[in-house]
Amino acid sequence: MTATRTAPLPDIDAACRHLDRYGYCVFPELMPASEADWLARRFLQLHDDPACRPDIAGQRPYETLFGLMNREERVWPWASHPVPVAVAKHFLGPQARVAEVVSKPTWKDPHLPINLHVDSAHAFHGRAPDAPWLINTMWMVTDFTEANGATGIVPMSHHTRSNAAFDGIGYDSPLLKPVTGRRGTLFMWHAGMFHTSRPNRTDDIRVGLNIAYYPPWFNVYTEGGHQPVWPETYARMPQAMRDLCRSRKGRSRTEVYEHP
Ligand SMILES: O=C(O)CCC(=O)C(=O)O
Repeated sequence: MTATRTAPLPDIDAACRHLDRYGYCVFPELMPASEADWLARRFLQLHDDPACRPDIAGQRPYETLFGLMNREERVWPWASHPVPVAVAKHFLGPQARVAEVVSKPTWKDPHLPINLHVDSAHAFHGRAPDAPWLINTMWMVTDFTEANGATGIVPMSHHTRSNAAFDGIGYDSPLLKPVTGRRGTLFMWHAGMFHTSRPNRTDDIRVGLNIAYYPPWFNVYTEGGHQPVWPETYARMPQAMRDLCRSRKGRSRTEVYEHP
């Protein structure tokens, strides 16, 4: 019998301390490159598929395709991967849930406007809460480089507890840090940290797999594009994935959202 070698788990506590302080953490090359390549190709096929059009927000050079849990089951192992789930539960508690899984390609266009924002904070009155309300993730399924549109972040800006976008700086600001990595790298952030998509100046398409973890107390109705997990999708999911999106099961948004 041959012994199987498993990669050691990264230092989750150190990553959580980093995220708490700086607003983000990075796990280099956690996903095999071959899987990242497969997912990048598959997402680009879906972005070209007319059947997916109703679930696509934005337009090229920057699109978001919602509802990926229903459209491609190979995203499930990454949404329920022990590393992001451990980080999410550290900040959001044991009932943390996956509210949405989306793909985000960036095509070449040096003129993409800056969009420095915080996530899911617009419904808070005054300042955002002290407790994190969303831990967001980006699996880099292509390399993320400074030139091809790696996400830009303002480290430590989550401490401002802002609930609104910020237009005070441009792409050339030294405060804006591009988060770069080889494909397969996982980047996680506190939703209150200012961040933006950045322009792709290369001929290659940058592709990210973005998975959002929320605590049970947060009303995800505020996010207009999020899609439910269809009952037939849910029926095929492994238990670990079901546990993370139990409250999302339904055919339409109206079935699963907590209306205000
Ligand atoms: O695609 C990116 O680099 C930015 C993602 C982003 O802004 C978001 O998920 O809120």
